[in-house]
Amino acid sequence: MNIETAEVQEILDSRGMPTVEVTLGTRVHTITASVPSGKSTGSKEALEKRDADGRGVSDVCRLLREEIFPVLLSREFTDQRALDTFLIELDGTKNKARLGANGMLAVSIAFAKLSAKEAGVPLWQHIAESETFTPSYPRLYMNVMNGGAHADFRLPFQEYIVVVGGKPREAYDRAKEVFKTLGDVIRAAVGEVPMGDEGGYSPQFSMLERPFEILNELIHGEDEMFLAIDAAATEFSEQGNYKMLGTTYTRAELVDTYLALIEKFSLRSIEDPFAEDDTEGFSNLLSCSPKDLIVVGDDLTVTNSEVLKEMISMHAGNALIVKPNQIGTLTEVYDTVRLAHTAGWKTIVSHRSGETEDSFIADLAVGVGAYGLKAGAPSQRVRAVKYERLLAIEQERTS
Ligand code: 2PG
Ligand code: MG
Repeated sequence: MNIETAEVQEILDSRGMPTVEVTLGTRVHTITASVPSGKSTGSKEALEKRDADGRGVSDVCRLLREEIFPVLLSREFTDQRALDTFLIELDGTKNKARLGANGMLAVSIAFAKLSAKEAGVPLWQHIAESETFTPSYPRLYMNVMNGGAHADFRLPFQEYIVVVGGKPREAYDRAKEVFKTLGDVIRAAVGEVPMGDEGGYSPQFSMLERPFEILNELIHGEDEMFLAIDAAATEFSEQGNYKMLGTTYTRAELVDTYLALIEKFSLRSIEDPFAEDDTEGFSNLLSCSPKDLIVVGDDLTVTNSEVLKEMISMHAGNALIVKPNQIGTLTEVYDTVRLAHTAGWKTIVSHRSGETEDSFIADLAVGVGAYGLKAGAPSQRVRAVKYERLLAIEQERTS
């Protein structure tokens, strides 16, 4: 593939923070790719490079223009792995600290999109075929109530999620219906409430169980629907204990709290139930819980195959969140997904709390055959475009 044009520009994400958008072109096609940004980040994530003010990305843009683009325009890369290997070697650090995982990922995704265009196949199909994954539709993990660091801790857990299986169109309609009814229920109970970073409702309740009671009522008796949370527990851990709603929990007490919630409500999937360094909490929960509980690592695993390998050997979970910007290149994402699937772990492809209108993760989720796609609430365009891309993929696959 002959890349003839390469440009970068600064755009704003859904929180108004600058991020990078890369445009690549061949003689025939031009595509763009942009990257999101997290707030509750794992300490082992690849580095998101910012200027000295902690906000800007002008340094990242400069490095792209001076070091990466000239090579893209002059050298031909045979495939994604060749490009990503070049990026990793040019960066030369363990965590992408020199060039920045944000700039590198924008190029990596742009290259994948352009390759698909040149091959004349949909992006999800290009991913599946070039990496030999079996494509499938992910379950929708729609985050409908926001708490934790995404909503000033108005609720103790970061995300209260409705999971819906089935074909995308039907699943999306059902999830949107739950989200709409939830709004009516919350307004009737406590009036208008703020929205969190991912577009979900952020009421303030003093009882841990209240959000579960409300959501359970809404999905009660429905097929292929259950509840999930992202506790994002690193955010409320304090010296080996956990603090929620003014109460301190030991690790063992928090395990019991989760088990009680699972017992009482249709809660089947728990992400980051313990802090990222509390592997014992994760493995304790997994060993005590019913077989069908999905224990998901995010800060724990950071889409990094080396970290994941260790967590697999420690039985610290049975699923992981896949966020491309936690690692910085697509080849590394694919390697992590392959390792997970080989070990029998489920994968849930995910957005970040600061998002752009790039819908790449929908193609990624279908292409690798992920169990789930976590993309927030459709009240924000940056979230809705991911679900809408999934609907477009459904059309592509049936026509
Ligand atoms: C998470 C994410 C996305 P952030 O913790 O899973 O929902 O949040 O992007 O802030 O890390
Ligand atoms: Mg998370």
